[in-house]
Amino acid sequence: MSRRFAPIAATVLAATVLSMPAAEAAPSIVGGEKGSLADHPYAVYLVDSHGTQFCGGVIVSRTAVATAAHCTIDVPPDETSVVAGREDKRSNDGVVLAVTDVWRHPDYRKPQQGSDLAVLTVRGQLPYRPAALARDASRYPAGTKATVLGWGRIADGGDRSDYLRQATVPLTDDATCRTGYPEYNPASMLCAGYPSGGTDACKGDSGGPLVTGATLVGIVSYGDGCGRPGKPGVYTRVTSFADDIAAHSGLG
Ligand code: 4AZ
Repeated sequence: MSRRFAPIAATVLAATVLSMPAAEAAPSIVGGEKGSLADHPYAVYLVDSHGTQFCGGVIVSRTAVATAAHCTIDVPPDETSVVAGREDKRSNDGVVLAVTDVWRHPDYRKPQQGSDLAVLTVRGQLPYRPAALARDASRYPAGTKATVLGWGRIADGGDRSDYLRQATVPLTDDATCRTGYPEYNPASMLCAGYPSGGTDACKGDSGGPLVTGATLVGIVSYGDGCGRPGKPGVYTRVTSFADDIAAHSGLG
């Protein structure tokens, strides 16, 4: 039976391959590529009591994960777990640790008002290398290439990814960010993305890391859609909150 269909399958496969642009990376995060925990071991995701992924996060110490404050609102902390060391949601790799404590930034109201930051304390230890915290803002000028990671939607309004994805996006200057978002506050927020869009974080990536090297510069916060021209991704600016993150991560 299956032999009868083989020529059809081969034809479909050939047609599919021929219709793909050269060097096409499957759409990701949005417009990125498959991510690697070997390169970014601090990238984690958050699951609810059903095991459903709903946000990203980033390991900042052996016992703490930074995420977006808005990721701590809908799912109560006692129903939230951190999944670390697992690139593929369908695998059993890595560890799943319960959240025992949440520090949410006291100024947080909604993402568009900034301070979209929380630190989760986990039960037990995270056996993966934490990200370093960016502290010196002068080291991250506009145009710096950064990497955003997550298991969120692979297209505006599309499905979430089963596999870790990553994308390279340049940090945006304040004027560009304000053009896209009149509420932009550079004291608390950071934008990243290309003027023409196409590459971005998306729904479900919230709380996840934006890094340069292994240094955390941003936490995925919000945006107007995903990958739209003139609408870069908005991130929590880590240089503004490094002391807060450290203080609530057992880093002193
Ligand atoms: C969200 O809804 C979301 N394009 C996160 C990031 C971005 C948009 C939406 C950035 O969680």
